[in-house]
Amino acid sequence: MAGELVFYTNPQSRGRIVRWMLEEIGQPYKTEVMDYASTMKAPTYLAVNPMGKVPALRHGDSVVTETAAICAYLADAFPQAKLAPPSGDRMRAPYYRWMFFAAGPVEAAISNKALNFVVPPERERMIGYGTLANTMNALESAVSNGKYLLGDDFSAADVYVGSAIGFGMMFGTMEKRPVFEQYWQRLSARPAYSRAKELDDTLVALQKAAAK
Ligand SMILES: N[C@@H](CCC(=O)N[C@@H](CS)C(=O)NCC(=O)O)C(=O)O
Repeated sequence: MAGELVFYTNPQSRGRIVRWMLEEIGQPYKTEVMDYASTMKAPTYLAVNPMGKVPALRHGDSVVTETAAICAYLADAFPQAKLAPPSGDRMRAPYYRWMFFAAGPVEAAISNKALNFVVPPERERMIGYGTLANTMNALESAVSNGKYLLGDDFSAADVYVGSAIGFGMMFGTMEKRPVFEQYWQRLSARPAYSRAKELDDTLVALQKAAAK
């Protein structure tokens, strides 16, 4: 179908972030659940994402991968949902800034921390995130400016950055700063987040039952 949205995911993956975004957008979409060991590495899926990773999204003939890019794409493709400042608007500055900050420096800093990889101090200048402490402090400043990253307006940047914070705290990879907890409380109270969580939790339960 020309404008069909197909969401490739696994309920135990970053696909949860895209599911939340899709629920915020409110358009119908088809879910393709990919299995880590089999379908995710099969030629048909590698044609969608050569990385063999989820999530991915197909919108008609167009494919977008990378969780942050998918969130940004959906916000632009469905402007009626008002999840991104209009193109050219000054609020695009913090919108892009914090979305890219989470996809780059935050993701790298948190992954390295989880693997106990410590950047030698003399190499901090060449590492995009510098230090974990500076990265977390910058993130804290971003979510301390108002209700959401853009002030009063919730956006796709909150879906992506908020997920990094919320899921990070849940998995113990992100420290529980009070500001992070308050921000996540606001975000996780959204009906679209609850719907997405319920849909993915149900899929996890089905996977567990099938594995018995
Ligand atoms: N940079 C990608 C990361 C995607 C990713 O690593 N997905 C994991 C699940 S959270 C995956 O599919 N892993 C399967 C594998 O690498 O075999 C994004 O932001 O979407």
